[in-house]
Amino acid sequence: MSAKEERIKKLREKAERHSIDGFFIASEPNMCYFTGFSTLAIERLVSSVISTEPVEPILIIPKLEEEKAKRLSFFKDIRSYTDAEGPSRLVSEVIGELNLTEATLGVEDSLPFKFYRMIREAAPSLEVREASVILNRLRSIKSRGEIELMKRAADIAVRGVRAGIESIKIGVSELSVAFEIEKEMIKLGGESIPFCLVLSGENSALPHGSASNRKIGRGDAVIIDVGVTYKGYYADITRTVFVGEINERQRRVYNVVLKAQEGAIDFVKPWIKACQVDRAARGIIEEAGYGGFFTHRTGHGLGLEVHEEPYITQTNETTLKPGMVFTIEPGIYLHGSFGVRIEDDIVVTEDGREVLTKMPRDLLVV
Ligand SMILES: [Mn+2]
Repeated sequence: MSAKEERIKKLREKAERHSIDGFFIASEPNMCYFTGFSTLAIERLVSSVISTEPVEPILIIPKLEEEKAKRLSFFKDIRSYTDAEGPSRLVSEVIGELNLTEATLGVEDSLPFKFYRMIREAAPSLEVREASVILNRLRSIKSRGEIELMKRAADIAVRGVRAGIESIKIGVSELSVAFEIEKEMIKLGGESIPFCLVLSGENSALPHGSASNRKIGRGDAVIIDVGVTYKGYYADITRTVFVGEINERQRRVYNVVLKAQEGAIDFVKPWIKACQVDRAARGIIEEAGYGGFFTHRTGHGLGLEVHEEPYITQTNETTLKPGMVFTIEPGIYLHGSFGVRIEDDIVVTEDGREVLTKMPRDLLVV
């Protein structure tokens, strides 16, 4: 059985346990994972309908995507609609053919309302149920092949950050450092770069600020946070460096974040809960008196999406299992002054964890 057939088989098994008779999948990451095909859909419907019965699942796509879908999808039954007619006739035809008109259909929480309405109109007695949890849980356990791709992505991200750090000089702008990072990552086969943050001085105190024309100065903290994909899979890494000199407060804050991050990484192993990993990091930051300045969760799952299950929060009771991949990225942000964040990507192994983003975290003054 191929990896792809395995995914559909597991999906059907899960569906049975949740009394779901079929799925209507329309999000890009789930299309990619379960059908092998995904595309830039924008407002057009790109979807698949998968019955839990052992019948061939069906792809519903715009006409212009037909050739690409034939090449990429491992679904054999591909139906296309033209822009002139729209997808509603096909949606109703497919739901009927797969015997789902009176069934319970699982959909994603991200399903656009217009497509939800289309399904309702196609089969008014159909029960539509939100089933993202089922799809997300399946995706959260990565296969060996997926982890290999994520290692490649991680390596590209590490080398990008390294190129960025090498380009930091007093008087250079944040954007030009970001450009060096992106250039390096694209050269190495990075495909999509959804964000490349270079935040210096006061900007580093904004967890999700954006790179600007601000010139980097002596004594600045510089946070570099990049996301990049390889064959659809994400890496996400953050390093914080200091420019020219470092003061005592910066050194102290850096060391607290480092201790929190490494403490949480060492804590990761199968069968502990996501919230315990958050606690491991947060506890160290609170103890040092900076609890109020760590304003976000400790991390997030990573895969075909840059934020996915499992989220490493104070309240997530999800049990960690081998094959789960997530970030550990505590930070401390002192508004008006500076911030520090250190982030790595971690995979849970049979007996512990492996760090995918292999890059030193020692305090660095450039
Ligand atoms: Mn992140």
